[in-house]
Amino acid sequence: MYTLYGSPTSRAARVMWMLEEIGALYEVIDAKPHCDAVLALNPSGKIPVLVDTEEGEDQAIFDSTAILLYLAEKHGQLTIPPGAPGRARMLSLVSFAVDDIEQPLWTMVKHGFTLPEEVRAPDAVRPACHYEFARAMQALEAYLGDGPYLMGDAFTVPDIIVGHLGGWAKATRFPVPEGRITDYMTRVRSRPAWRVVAKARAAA
Ligand SMILES: N[C@@H](CCC(=O)N[C@@H](CS)C(=O)NCC(=O)O)C(=O)O
Repeated sequence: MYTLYGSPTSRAARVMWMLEEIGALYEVIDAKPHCDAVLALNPSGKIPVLVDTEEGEDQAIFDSTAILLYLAEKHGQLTIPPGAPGRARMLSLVSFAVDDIEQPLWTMVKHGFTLPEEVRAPDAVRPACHYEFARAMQALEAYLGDGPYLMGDAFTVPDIIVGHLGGWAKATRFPVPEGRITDYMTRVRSRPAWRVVAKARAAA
């Protein structure tokens, strides 16, 4: 049994997506960052945090990427196992998703409304964020090749991260190139597991 702390409208959505894909039992506690329950599990106050109570004693895991990789390995799904061909490429794609795609989007979001007002500088950071995101889209197109997923026929952890970020790009109006990438976003975001999460997000 898993307990997920974090709103479905936050990065907790990635973890919900994963839990739905693997068919795990879980409950979501719609906890806000820095609330007492989150601080008790993760001193940074950030969400999501996943508590795994299936291992004899509670184990709290923080950071959405770490949680996704933990679940993938524990359940032997949506991953390429250590030592198998393609494992290194999958890990490279996870880093690419977070460093190259998430970072410019998140920087823009932070300067839009999450940083303290006195340190926000949205107009100053916007050109660099758009430049970096456009470069990341070029690379994404190359990594995708003929797809259908980043690891070819296998839907894996980096597809969850990139698919989730497709929603961020749309919400923040960062242009996503038409064709291979928009088709990919539609493909991954049409999966039944994401549809369950999208419904929970709409209700949150
Ligand atoms: N790298 C972390 C980032 C976590 C993060 O920044 N979460 C946001 C909500 S989606 C948050 O808790 N923000 C509060 C803060 O920055 O203090 C992850 O992927 O989980």
